[in-house]
Amino acid sequence: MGAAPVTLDRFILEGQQQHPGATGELSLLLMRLGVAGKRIARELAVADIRRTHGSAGTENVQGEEQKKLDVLANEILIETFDYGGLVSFAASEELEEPHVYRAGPEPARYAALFDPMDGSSNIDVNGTLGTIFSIRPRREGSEADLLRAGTEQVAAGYILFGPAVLFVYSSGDGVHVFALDASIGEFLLVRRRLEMPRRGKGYAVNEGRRSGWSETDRAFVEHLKEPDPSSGRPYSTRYSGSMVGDVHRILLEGGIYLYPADTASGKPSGKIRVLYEAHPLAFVVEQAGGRASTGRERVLDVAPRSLHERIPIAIGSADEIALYERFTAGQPSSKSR
Ligand code: AFP
Repeated sequence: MGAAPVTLDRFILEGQQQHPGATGELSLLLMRLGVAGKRIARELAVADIRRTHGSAGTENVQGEEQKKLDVLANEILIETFDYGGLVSFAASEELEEPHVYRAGPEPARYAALFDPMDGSSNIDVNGTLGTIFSIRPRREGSEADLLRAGTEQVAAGYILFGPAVLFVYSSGDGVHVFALDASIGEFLLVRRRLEMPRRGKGYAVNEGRRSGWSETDRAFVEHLKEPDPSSGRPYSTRYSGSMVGDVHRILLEGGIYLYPADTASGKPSGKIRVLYEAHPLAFVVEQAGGRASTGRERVLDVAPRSLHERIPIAIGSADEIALYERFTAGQPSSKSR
């Protein structure tokens, strides 16, 4: 018989034993996220049958249409922490204000943030989707606890709903990947301490929005497309409409995902939300050896002024992000490689 598969719960509990001072709360919280992932995966699998596709007829705080599954995934995640006193409050793309949980005898030590259904335009076409999560320490118990740099995160990750359901997370000790074996209802370890390639051959960006980009962003993407076999160009475009799907590909194959400032669509800071998209994905990518940058600043160093603030982002392999930063700094002599 081969080695026993390592379940997510076992992996987390064994990791906890290496930190003798650990209370076990973060471990429980991560395990609860695994359960939430299975419940959301189940809802997605039967959405066509139960007719839970389509619009909920409502908008989120940013004026974006909410799909029924956006709302459902958000409810599942909120409910996931409704007992056990693990989380004092949770913030989400789908909620204007943080959700505050009933206080237990002791205040919970953590706050959770999530984008329940990343890439919701893919819901109705059975495309790749994700749930992104970020765990931070609770401080005063107010929204101000969240308006801080991404370096404060104690754990972050995502659940990818594709041909397989993957649970990918880091608690600051590398990035670990688990695949759901639905026949036994368990996430099983498939990659421990994932290290991403230092450079890649693909880029992910919505080029339909090019007219609203800066000259620098246009020039950078043009550069990636120029044939120059000696520097590995042209790059190939791979854009799915779900940042989780695109970043996951880049974690495995290398490359760069960009969502730049877009003045033509009224998005001067781009579309990606700092707290529940940029910070958690930057945390994961850095833990795998990659980088995330606004072009001028490390994404994890950015402290937003409001809960739903957006940020321009370039995230991916270290070499491509360095190249992007050289473009942003206007250093033409060192642009090509
Ligand atoms: P939603 O979760 O609101 O669908 O947004 C997804 C997303 O933030 C990111 O996952 C995609 O890469 C990006 O937006 C797609 O936006 P465009 O449609 O403007 O390319």
